[in-house]
Amino acid sequence: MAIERTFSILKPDVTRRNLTGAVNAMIEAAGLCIIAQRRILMTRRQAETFYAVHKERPFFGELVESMTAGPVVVQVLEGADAIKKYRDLLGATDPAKAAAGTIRKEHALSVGENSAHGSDAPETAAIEIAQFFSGNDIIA
Ligand code: FUP
Repeated sequence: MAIERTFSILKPDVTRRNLTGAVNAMIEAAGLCIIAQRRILMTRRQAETFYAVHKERPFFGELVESMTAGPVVVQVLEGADAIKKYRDLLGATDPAKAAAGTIRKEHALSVGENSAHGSDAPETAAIEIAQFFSGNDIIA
């Protein structure tokens, strides 16, 4: 399996409840390495750019509001098959449908406060990583 990098965001519902370490422990236990990490307050413009693919969706305004409501932790994760591995660890977008042992089953509150984001493909991973990190920030 190829070694890949994926982009992760621990969302405001995680930082607000002091769960950054608990989620990071799940990430590391799954065999993913956190090779870059920064706690930031996302600006409205950053959130709108990040979720531009959802611009026309009815939940776009709420999504931008929730991503800018408090600190987030942006991360680059690396490991074998990292993109799929992290999506599997996240679980379904709706935590009510997420499998046992996933981050969203264990910690998420709702679809709108679903604890974490993970890239869905190599192309989006590269774009998302580049929005928040430069090469010198990533120490593999
Ligand atoms: P995911 O890939 O699992 O993060 O889910 P999506 O890319 O489909 O959705 C991105 C974010 O939009 C979700 F994390 C939460 C938000 N969302 C809603 O608020 N309502 C919806 O019906 C779908 C998504």
